[in-house]
Amino acid sequence: MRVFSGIQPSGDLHVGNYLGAIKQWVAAQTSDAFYCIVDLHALTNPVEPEILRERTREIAAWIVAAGIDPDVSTLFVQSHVPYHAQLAWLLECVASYGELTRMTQFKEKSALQDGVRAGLLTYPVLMAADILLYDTADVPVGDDQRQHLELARNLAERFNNRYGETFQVPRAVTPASAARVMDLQDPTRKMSKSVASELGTVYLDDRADAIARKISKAVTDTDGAMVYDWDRKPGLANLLDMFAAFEGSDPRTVAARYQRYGDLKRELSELMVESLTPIAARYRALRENDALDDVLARGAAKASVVASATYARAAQAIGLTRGR
Ligand code: AQP
Repeated sequence: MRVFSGIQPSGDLHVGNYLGAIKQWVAAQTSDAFYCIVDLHALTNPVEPEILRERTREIAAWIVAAGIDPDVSTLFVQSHVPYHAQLAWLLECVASYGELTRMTQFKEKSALQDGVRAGLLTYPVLMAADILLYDTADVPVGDDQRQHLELARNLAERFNNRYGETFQVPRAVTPASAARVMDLQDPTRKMSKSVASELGTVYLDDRADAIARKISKAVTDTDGAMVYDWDRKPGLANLLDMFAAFEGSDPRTVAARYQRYGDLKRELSELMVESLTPIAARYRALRENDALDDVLARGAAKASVVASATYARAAQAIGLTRGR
């Protein structure tokens, strides 16, 4: 079963990225899995060139540290495989302006920016190209990506109907718990790498004392009832979801074990520290040597074999001539 997923080098990784995406990637790891650091997507927001390069390497190290074995799965950087941008153009000529302006993330992000980049409008099409290039069946992602996945499915079906069977139609796979980890200080907003919320975000690189402080200050409610209820008690539900995801259980089972918020928070911090500390240690070791550049070069070469074949199929179907 072909699996593809990506992550933007747009900031420091947090537990939302880990539970929503990377932990699932590790579980779905086979020789048929393609994992991508989508650096072209990060250009939709202002970023210094050196910072983008540095973050790309950091994210690669985190992914390997979390358990992706690049000798098993294919790990690569999006811009190293030019077919992503090429296929995106073909798909932009299949997507409509109206459907892109209706994307929730575009509406939310463009409302907060001056001089909105055209790439912010079109990047869901680039994401569709990322996925469709690999004949992907399953895309393990957090819940925030559902709408973009729906667009990828629609574009694949539209292209197939218009130009003949070309693309596999993919589906999103989200985790049972913690598919959308919320900001600890504002549980109505998702935890995000590009929005600064120091106390509301647990970074994978946080030390034990920082994790304990952030969890102990997490916003909950005042009635003290240990009930898993996203509508009435989103702060508590967020903590229970994270607990269940780290532990591999169910949020209601976790709720049944505790009477007091303080005890839940203390044990959740311990569980997080226990899970994240070995990953952070491996990350630091990986950052000390340069082996990852070779790993990424091998990944791009493997990815290009699949991507070039799919691109050639799409180019042929849409009516482009083949250069000699
Ligand atoms: N809060 C989250 N909970 C669960 N999953 C999440 N993901 C992201 N945030 C959460 C999943 O992580 C993968 C990578 O997504 P991304 O690179 O878009 O991450 P981000 O943290 O959302 O990054 P940004 O730059 O800050 O993006 P925006 O501006 O969209 O918030 C995806 O599988 C995503 O679902």
